[in-house]
Amino acid sequence: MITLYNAERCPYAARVRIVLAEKGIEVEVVEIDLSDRPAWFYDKNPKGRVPVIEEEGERPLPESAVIMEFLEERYPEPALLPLDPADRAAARLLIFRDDDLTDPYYALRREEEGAREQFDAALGRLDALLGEQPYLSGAEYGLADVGLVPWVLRARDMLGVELDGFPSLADWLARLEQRPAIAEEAGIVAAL
Ligand SMILES: N[C@@H](CCC(=O)N[C@@H](CS)C(=O)NCC(=O)O)C(=O)O
Repeated sequence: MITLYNAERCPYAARVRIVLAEKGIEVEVVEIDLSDRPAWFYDKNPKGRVPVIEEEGERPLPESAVIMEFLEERYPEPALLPLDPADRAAARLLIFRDDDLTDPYYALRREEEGAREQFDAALGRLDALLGEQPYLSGAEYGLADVGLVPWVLRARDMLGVELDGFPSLADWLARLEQRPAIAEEAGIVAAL
């Protein structure tokens, strides 16, 4: 049994929720109030951040990108990384450089000047990539899609960003939302 220390509003935790759901992993969810964190939570992650997962008898594991990779190795089916090493590296690079999307997203949330243009440019880069391949992970859905979709969903549903100008991205999101794991996350975002 795995425990997930979670915050529904957290897009990093969303990555982990989605991977757990895609792989059908049974999980106990402990919601952490980030505005009033329990002192014991710092024993799970000295940085005090969610997400953290904990397998019974194992040390707690923070950092969403590391957790996604761990879950992929621990529960290989269904695979969420491509087989080809170059494709795997390309998927990992998108996650490693997630701040290409998240920095403009948070700037937009803070209503900084020029943020809208920067966020649109980030969406434009993803749209161009999705014009060449059906998923950010390559030919198949996978971790790069899971790694970035939480911010795209939140931008659309919480910040009112229109995706009409990004047809390949809008089509990708529509396909992703047909997956129960992503639809569930969209439901969480709608209720925030
Ligand atoms: N690099 C971390 C970032 C996690 C993160 O920033 N979580 C936020 C919530 S979305 C958090 O716990 N913030 C509380 C804090 O920074 O004190 C990851 O990928 O897991």
